[in-house]
Amino acid sequence: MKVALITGVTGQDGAYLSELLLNKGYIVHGIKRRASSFNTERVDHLYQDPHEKNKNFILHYGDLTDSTNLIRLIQEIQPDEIYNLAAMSHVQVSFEIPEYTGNTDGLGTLRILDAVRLLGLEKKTRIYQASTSELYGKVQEVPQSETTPFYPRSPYAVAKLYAYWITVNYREAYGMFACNGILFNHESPIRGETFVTRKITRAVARIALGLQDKLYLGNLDARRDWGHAKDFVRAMWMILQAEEPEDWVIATGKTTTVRDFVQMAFAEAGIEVSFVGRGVEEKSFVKNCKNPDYQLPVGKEVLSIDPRYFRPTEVELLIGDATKANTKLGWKPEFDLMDLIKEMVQADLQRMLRDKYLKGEGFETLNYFE
Ligand code: NDP
Ligand code: GDR
Repeated sequence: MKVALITGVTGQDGAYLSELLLNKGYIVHGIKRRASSFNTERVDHLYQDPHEKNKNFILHYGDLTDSTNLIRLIQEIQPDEIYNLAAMSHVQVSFEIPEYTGNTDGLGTLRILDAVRLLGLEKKTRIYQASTSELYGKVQEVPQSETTPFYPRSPYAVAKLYAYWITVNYREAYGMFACNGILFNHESPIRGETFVTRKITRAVARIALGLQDKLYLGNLDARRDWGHAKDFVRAMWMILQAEEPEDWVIATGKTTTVRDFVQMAFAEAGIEVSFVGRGVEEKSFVKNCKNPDYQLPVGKEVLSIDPRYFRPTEVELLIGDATKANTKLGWKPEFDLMDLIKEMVQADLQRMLRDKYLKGEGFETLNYFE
């Protein structure tokens, strides 16, 4: 049985990857952070009673800023594969906490690599580093591939640039099987609520059900290459099964504006919207609502721009060229953007129906709009 260690196991990708590896017969160890409230919601369905013997999904407390913790865990676990997914992963928040982001996302990667080396596991343990299309930042060339120059545009991306190169360096210096997956945006119904896709699908559901008046967003012109997280965690695993350690772009090859994502998400709920105005004055209104259960009059304003969501430096256009992964790994996405939006909107409608019921019964429900 192969043994894997996943950092960031409680995040979107950590949860999907855990499921994938357990289905493949791995023993999966995950590192979770201590928090003052529960933070394991995404993996609770995989949880096993800690008093049982022969568990194959095991969680440990840890943190990427704590070297001694990482060394001890890697020594105890002796993993065949490490997936380093832990990160402060919100680009806009990284402008608020740049030092912490550098420490976790940049130096955290070094701590993992160096722990493996220190413990003499260079030849046993394969390492996947969660690199990102944010490395491309300011547009140098499109579509972006493994040979496109990097130009990071946020403290997050600069930290991930360090992580990218330290991974390459440890591979070359110590012969480690350490790889970067340069993954473009990937989403799902369990995407964090403050990333734009989930913020939109959640708001669509809440507006439809009368739980929220409207949605506030920032830059609607930004374009992203959005895929499904399930396809992308499969690529992570394939990268570590390759014959040689290399760096790989994983993307769908299609790009869409935030504005079009909004339109498609409302359409999935049967609500047609139109956009009026430009820049910070832009707004969106209901043009037609096909679902009689949603009391949304034609002309209702459902979206405004809030400049708070503009970033000091923005990444305007991402579109990936995954030809290398398509041909050498045989990786291809199974979901397209419409499948993804459908799944996300329907899941949020289900969740919000529950919230509506609870509210009707006098209970408080989560009500934030970031
Ligand atoms: P999430 O934000 O959903 O998950 C991040 C995980 O990292 C969480 O488990 C979080 O714990 C954990 N974490 C944060 N800080 C620390 C720390 N100091 N020590 C230990 N754990 C920590 O991210 P995703 O699942 O979306 O992404 C996974 C990785 O892939 C990240 O590194 C991200 O930067 C990268 N990436 C993501 C892409 C995407 O589109 N999703 C695209 C390209 C790269 P907690 O739950 O307690 O907050
Ligand atoms: P991104 O994802 O920055 O690409 O990083 P995010 O969903 O946060 O932003 C995508 C684009 O949407 C624009 N935008 C808004 N974004 C947010 N979050 N909230 C808003 O209200 C809003 N309005 C417009 C943004 O300006 C941006 O252009 C994600 C993360 O998962 C990273 O960890 C990962 O590395 C990259 O994807 C690839």
